[in-house]
Amino acid sequence: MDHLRDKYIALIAEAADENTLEDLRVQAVGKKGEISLEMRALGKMSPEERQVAGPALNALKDEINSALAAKKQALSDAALDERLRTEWLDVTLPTRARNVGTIHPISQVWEEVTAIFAELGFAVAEGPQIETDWYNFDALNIPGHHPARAEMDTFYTHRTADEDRPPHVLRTHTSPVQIRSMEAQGAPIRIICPGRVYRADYDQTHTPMFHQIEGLAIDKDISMANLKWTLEEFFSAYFGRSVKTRFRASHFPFTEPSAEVDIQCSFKDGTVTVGEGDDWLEVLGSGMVHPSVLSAGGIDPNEYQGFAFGIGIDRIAMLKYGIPDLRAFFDSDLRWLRHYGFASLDQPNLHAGLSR
Ligand code: 2NL
Repeated sequence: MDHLRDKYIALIAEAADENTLEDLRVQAVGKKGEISLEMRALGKMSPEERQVAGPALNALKDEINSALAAKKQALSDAALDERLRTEWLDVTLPTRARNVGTIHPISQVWEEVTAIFAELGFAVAEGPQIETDWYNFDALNIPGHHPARAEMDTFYTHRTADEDRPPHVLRTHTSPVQIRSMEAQGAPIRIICPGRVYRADYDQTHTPMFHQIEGLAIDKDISMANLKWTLEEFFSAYFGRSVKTRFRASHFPFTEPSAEVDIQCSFKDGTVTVGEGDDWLEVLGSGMVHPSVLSAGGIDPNEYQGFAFGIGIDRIAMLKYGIPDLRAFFDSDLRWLRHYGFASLDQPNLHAGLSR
């Protein structure tokens, strides 16, 4: 028994892993293990011998089981210590730099303008960028022979010689969305239509794709006075200070009367500041919706009237944020985007900087 004890206690102490330990357990105290065989031999002993050998064998078995359990615990503690030593993290290290994108100034201004008009009770309407010539021109009182069609530098879709359907156009303004909204909703109606528009024009101040917001308010007694108040309210909220407007008689096929609208500004040392000074800057076109346009939208011009206007988003973005070159808007230059872009959490709303 002493021999067995010494042998197994030594082997258990040397065991390097749990598998070895398990083999030792089977060898010593398993069903056919050495100690179990010894215990089976108890039957052949005299009662006196058995009284001594029985408890001693049991004690040995307990001792070996305890040694196995203790060693098993020690191995698992050692394994845990090793993991803790090798798998640690320094949670105080700074995080890896991430490439965070920015919100394009046009998107920002689009949201700002939408937030201001939402506050004034205008819903947002959107529509297709590829239009029929009816929605883009005829419905807006611009017939086929009208010079405005040629002036608009329209992009037409391709048609082969044997196709007799008229070509579609890339919308030259967002007015078609307003025609579609009038058709769908009828009067009264109060909407703005922000979106991309297209004209075949490219120079210092024109890009073939640009952004526009048109507005439309139709009801039984809407006048130019409502238009002027709405626009002054809008520009004051947008530029964050009181802004005067000046209406100049103009002409558009879709409005009568029509007015071009200037905002008050100063030109000092080559910089434009809106809302002060004695100079004027033209920023939008507007007027009372032409009766033919109301009819085209399915609204009775004898019962309803209203105003409409169109603003260039890109233009008023340059003015507010001091961006000198229009074409840089669409260059996708990362340095430009980081400089002029907005943080994604910088959401424009009337409670975060925009005011009325
Ligand atoms: C400009 C001129 C304007 C409109 C757009 C409009 C839309 C409908 C009916 C009548 Cl459905 N008018 N839109 C009216 C006047 C001017 O835009 O030069 N914008 C930068």
